[in-house]
Amino acid sequence: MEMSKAELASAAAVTGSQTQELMGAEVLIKALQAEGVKYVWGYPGGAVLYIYDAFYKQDTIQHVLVRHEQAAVHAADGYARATGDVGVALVTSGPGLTNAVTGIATAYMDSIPMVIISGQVPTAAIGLDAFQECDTVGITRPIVKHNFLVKDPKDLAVTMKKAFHIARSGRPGPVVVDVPKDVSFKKVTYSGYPEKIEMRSYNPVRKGHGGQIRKALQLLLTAKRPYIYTGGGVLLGNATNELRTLVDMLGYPVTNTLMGLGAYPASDRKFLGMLGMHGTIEANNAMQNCDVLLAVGARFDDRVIGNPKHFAQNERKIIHIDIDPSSISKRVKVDIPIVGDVKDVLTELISMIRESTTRPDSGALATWWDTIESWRSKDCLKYDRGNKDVIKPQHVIETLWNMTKDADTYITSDVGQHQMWAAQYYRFEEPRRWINSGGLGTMGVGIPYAMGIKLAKPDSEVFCVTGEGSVQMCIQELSTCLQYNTPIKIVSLNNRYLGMVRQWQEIEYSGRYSHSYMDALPNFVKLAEAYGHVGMLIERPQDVEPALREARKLKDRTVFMDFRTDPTENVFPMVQAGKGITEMLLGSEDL
Ligand SMILES: Cc1cc2nc3c(=O)[nH]c(=O)nc-3n(C[C@H](O)[C@H](O)[C@H](O)COP(=O)(O)OP(=O)(O)OC[C@H]3O[C@@H](n4cnc5c(N)ncnc54)[C@H](O)[C@@H]3O)c2cc1C
Ligand SMILES: Cc1ncc(C[n+]2csc(CCOP(=O)(O)OP(=O)(O)O)c2C)c(N)n1
Ligand SMILES: [Mg+2]
Repeated sequence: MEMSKAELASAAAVTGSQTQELMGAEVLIKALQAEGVKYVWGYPGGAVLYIYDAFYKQDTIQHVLVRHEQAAVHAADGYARATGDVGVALVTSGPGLTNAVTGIATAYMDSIPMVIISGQVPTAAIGLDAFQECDTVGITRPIVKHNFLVKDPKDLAVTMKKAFHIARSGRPGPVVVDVPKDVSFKKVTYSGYPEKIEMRSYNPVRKGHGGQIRKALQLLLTAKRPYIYTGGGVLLGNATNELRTLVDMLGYPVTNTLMGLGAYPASDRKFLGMLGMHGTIEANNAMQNCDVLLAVGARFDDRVIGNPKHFAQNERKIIHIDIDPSSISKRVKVDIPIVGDVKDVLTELISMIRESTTRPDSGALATWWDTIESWRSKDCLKYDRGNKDVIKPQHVIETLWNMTKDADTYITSDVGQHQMWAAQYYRFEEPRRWINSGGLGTMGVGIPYAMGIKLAKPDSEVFCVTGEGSVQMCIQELSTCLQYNTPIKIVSLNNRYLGMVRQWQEIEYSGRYSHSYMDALPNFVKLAEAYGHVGMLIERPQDVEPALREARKLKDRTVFMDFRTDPTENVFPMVQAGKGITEMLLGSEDL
């Protein structure tokens, strides 16, 4: 039975007398309960056995036994992305932790709030090449927002409080708490979980500077060719309503990064689609040609601005709202920086607009929209829709979107061409529905993300769009899906290639396809069946829709759909390495 956050917190309270003698491991459980944690994804081993013993003795938190530690972190990360809560994973020392590293780095690059608890060898053995010892703090330092090695069980409760606070506040990120075996074993006097935490050296700013916001407003209202460029920060800061209000008030064009899809509804005319390396013509041209750019929770990634010299060729004024001062003027020079939480800053900006008597220049705006519509009319996402011989990957995604757009749906993806097609052709209307790895670009996240989400959202439909390469990187989790009854639908766009690599080799390496062909693929239908699930092979375009329909009907089953797609298809538009964002290849005729 699922417990509410209040019930979980009361389980963490001290019962009877004012204090209790508890083992470190029990304090850890109390901390998780107090933080309202419902699920922990993990894998046991020697250094965490006291913690597992403490899990055994409680029934408020569900532990999910994965098949590989990488997947534990990905599943908790997917859960965090979909719900906004802190995702929690538990791994043992040494190989448990090193297996988790890819998951931690993935969460770090996309600023996802997580707490990863790792076991460590006993304090007295640290540094002695003990069995399954590794320098967890050292290994994870560059890929965490913060990490802790707890040396005294007395510090456990306060350290956990800090870990959750750091993970979810400011620019979110993963925090590792390394717990030596003796610390989880020793008894300590527990007098309750701290209610508040003060950290002298860590005080993220929430409220933006009023003067800066006013300057931004003036610039925005005098713009002739304004553009709103938004990213993952809008989702992380739960500010989609504020963004929608702002865009409606101003009537300005808006784009999302790969990480921001769903922050603004894709069906609205003011939305120009995703921008960047595989962005639309209208989104990229507007980025290059605008005169005032409002960047909201987006970090001017190299996949977004292309060649920085080319980007700088056009003059534009840039306003940048970001909670992390180190994101500002990191890659491009910003004219009006506003450090603060996107929700707070947008709320203030909106109320200033309401009070202001100045209105956007409607004449200039109409001309700007005409230009944008002429770009949009090129219909850069068109493809061979009527092909009856071979399944076009875009067709699978479009069909999926058509069938599920009014349903309660989550789409996870792996990394490669299929990821880009999902981003381009599945039109996201709502935040936190598109779950993928952008910054690290980690193949293998798709299934664990989906199973993490399905656990939290059992009534939603969860699809994992993947490729035959990526899916094999965490395919063992099909077993976890069966054990925990998390029925997901896997849409594998099987082109028999590491397609994104093949595409680069075709375009940048004169067609020298070095090790990008996947030979000896397994029979995915049989593989799915061997794991206790349903497998389907789909080879003809006319079977795409019926297959998806049938899979959706099998509500309680995990279904692996092996779509044999066109092996030669490429993702367009594409900005090649070193090119400017308006120098796009639009199709194979440009090659
Ligand atoms: C194969 C592949 C192709 C790709 N192609 C593209 C592409 O064509 N286009 C594209 O856009 N991306 C693409 N990417 C993704 C790209 O690598 C980056 O991950 C992405 O562009 C970064 O998105 P973002 O700027 O929204 O930043 P995020 O990584 O989402 O960063 C969020 C920003 O918001 C800030 N922030 C966080 N919380 C708050 C808050 N509460 N208030 C204010 N600010 C906050 C953070 O400090 C940070 O600066 C691709 C990735 C892969 C793997
Ligand atoms: C862990 C990892 N290793 C290597 C890469 C480099 N890489 C990016 S896309 C890609 C190919 C993915 O192939 P597949 O999953 O079949 O997807 P497709 O591009 O064919 O749709 C590779 C190897 C990566 N992103 N992640
Ligand atoms: Mg492939």
